[in-house]
Amino acid sequence: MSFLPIVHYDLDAFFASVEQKLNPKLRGKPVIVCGKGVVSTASYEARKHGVKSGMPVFQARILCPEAYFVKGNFGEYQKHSHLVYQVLKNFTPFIERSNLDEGFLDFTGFEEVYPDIIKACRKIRQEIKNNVGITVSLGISYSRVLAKIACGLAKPDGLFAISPSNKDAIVNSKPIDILPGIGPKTKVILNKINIYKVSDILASKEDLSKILGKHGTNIYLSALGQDNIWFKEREEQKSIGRSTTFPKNTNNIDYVLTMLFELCDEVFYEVVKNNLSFKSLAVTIRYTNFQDKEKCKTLFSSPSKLAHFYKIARELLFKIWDKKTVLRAVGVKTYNLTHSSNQSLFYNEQTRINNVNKTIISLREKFGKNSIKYALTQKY
Ligand code: TTP
Ligand code: MG
Repeated sequence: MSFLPIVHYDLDAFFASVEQKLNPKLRGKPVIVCGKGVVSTASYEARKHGVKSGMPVFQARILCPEAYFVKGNFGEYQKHSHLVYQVLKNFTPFIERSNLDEGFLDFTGFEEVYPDIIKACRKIRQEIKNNVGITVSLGISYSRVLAKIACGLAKPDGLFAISPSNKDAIVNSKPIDILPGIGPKTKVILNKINIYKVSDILASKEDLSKILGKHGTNIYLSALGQDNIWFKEREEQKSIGRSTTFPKNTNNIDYVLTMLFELCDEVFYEVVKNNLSFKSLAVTIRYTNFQDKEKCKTLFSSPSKLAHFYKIARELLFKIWDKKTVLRAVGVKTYNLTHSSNQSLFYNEQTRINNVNKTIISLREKFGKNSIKYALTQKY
C-alpha cells in the first residue's frame, strides 16, 4: 500500500468525554453538556436518543430525560486539549489544530520513521486513551479532505484509512454532504438536479461549475479527493513578519523596545485580521556588520493579546541581545500559520478578547493605524 501521510484527528464527543472522565458516575451514561440554553455536545449514549449539538436543551430533555445535564467547563476542555497536543507532538511536529478537539497531522517525508502508518496511528490512539483518559478517532489518507472523511467514518473511537486503491469504493457511494462546502443550502440546490451521491458529483463537472461557479469546481475537486480552498497544503502556509532598519544604529534599549513593540503591533493585528493563528514566533536582530541573529519559540497556542505577543517577543530579544551591542535592525516573524476557528458556544474571556481585537482592527480600517493604540509601559 502506498504511504498515506495525512491524518485527521477528532476527539469523540469531546466535552462530554471530559465530563465522563472527571466524574466516573457519568461513564457509560447519556451526558449532555449545555451552554447558553443549547446542547454543546452529547455523549454517544445520548446521541442514540437523537440528541445533537446545537439543539435547544428543553428539546434534549424531552428526547432523553434520563440524561445527566452538565454545564460546560471550558478551562478543563482547554487543559485536555493541551494534554492531547502533548501526546501528538511526540509523533510529528506538523500539527495543524483546527480547534480544541480536531486537526491534521502531516507525516509527509516520514516514510522511514513510520513504515507502517496505521500501526503508528494505533499507538497515538492508545497513548491518548492512557495519558489523557478520553478517546480519539483517526482518519488516514493521502489528502486532507480524504483524511477528514476517513475520520468521520472511523467515529466513534476508531481508525479508518482511505488509500488510492479503495477511495472510489468507499467515498463515491456516500451522500454529498460528506464533502466540505456542502451545507444544507448547497445540498438542496444539488439534490434538485439529481445529485445525491459523491459519484453524481464526479459525473457532473460542467453542471457544477455552471450552477455554482468556482464553488462548484472546488466541490468537484474535493470529490476527486484533492485539497483546495478548504484544506491547504503545508507549503502554502506562509509566514507573516515585519522588520525595520533603524534610521541610526543604536543600542538605546527604550528605542529598540519601542520599535519591537511597533513591529509586534503590526504583525499581531495582521495575523488576527486574517483569522490565522501561528505556532512559532521569532525575533531577529541585525548587527552593524550585517550579521543576523534569530531566536525562535514554538508555542502551544497563539497569543490572543498583543501584550502577550510582545512579552514573548521581548523575552526572545533579550535572549539574543546583551542590551549593549549596537544594532542596525530588528524584526518579528510568525511561522506555521493555520486558519484559526474560534467556534465556541460559551461567551468567555476568549470571546471578549476576540471582540476587542476585532474592534481595534475595524477602528483602524476606518480611521487609520494610529487612531487606537496600546500604550507601551517599559519594564525590564
Ligand atoms: P465536534 O468535534 O463537532 O463534536 P464532538 O467532539 O462533541 O463529537 P464527535 O467529534 O465525536 O462527533 O465538536 C467538538 C466540541 O466542540 C464539542 O465537544 C463541543 C463543541 N461544540 C460546541 O460547543 N458547539 C457545537 O455546535 C459543536 C458542533 C461543537
Ligand atoms: Mg470531536
